[in-house]
Amino acid sequence: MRVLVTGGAGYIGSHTILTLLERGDDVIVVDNFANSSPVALDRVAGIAGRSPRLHRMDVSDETALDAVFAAEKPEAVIHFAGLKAVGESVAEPLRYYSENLGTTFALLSTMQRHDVRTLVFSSSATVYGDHQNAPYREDGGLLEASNPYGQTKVMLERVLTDVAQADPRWRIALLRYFNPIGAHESGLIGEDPRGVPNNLAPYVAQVAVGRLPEVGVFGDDYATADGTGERDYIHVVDLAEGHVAALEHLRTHEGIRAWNLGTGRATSVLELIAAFENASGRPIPHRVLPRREGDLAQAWADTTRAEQELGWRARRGVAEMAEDAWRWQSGNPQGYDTE
Ligand code: GDU
Repeated sequence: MRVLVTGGAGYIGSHTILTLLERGDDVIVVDNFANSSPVALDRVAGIAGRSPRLHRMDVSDETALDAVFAAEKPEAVIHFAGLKAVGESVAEPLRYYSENLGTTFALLSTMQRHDVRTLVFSSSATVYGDHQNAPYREDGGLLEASNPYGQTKVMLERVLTDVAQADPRWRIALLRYFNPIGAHESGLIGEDPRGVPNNLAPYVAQVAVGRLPEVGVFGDDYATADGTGERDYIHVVDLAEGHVAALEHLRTHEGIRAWNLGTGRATSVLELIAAFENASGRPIPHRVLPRREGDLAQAWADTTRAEQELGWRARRGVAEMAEDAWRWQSGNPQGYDTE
């Protein structure tokens, strides 16, 4: 299949294009490297033995996008590009709404003009907000996220639903990611956040490698087994394979549908730190801090729908996620900047 991937150089994007290249797909990447590195694409090409074709540009540049569609004639699109930092979205809501909605509008209009109506969209478990209890099911009713970043995903799910409703030729997968961590087993590609990481796994990995002094544990008085927050961490390669399963499903199904991509298992902050201690063979200093505003005690997926309809399930456990993340972090202490 000829697949155009926006944000293909990013963390989830790079692992997904690798999976596509390895199964023989023709991959076209559109990326402006706002939060990623071109080195990731070189590494992917090295592993796969073939390269994606790159168009370095903003997805919101509809004229340029039009030219790319005319030249490349993609059959399907996977749309990863977008801003994704929760705290930043609270501080700069306008930027988040304008960027995440604007790029997607430009993409959808261009797809429509070129008769490309197969789309896999990066959504997030954040669409479940804080008024539902884990495990989250896709049919749980009204979606309402608790921050502007999450709201852009809720709104875009709405937009895509209306677009599919208006023209039954669309085939759209809304993939609601839980907490992707880990890295490709080669240790050559992985998560490389700019600045101090917001998320737990890259933070722990950077403490383990000595880039940061200690992990702050955001609260140990939640109503969970050990008092720390519980999340559904999913290996990024399992997540990448979930995208392929969705693309395959869309070959034979019109319309729009949402699927959770998680493992269905919850891991606490302290358990995740312990997994990285095992993987790295190093003690990881950590200290309990107050709760982070807006955090949930628990979030994990009901994975029944993806298992039944996509024939996909996450296969890799937390130990493997920590081992693979550690191979990446220890081999690339400064991320892609080391080159
Ligand atoms: N945590 C810490 N210390 C840290 C960072 C996180 O203790 O330095 C804890 C959090 O309190 C939480 C868990 O670790 O219990 C996971 O936190 P992350 O920030 O890694 O992940 P979240 O589940 O909070 O965030 C995820 C996505 C976001 C957004 C969000 C919606 O990463 O993009 O979708 O869910 O709630």
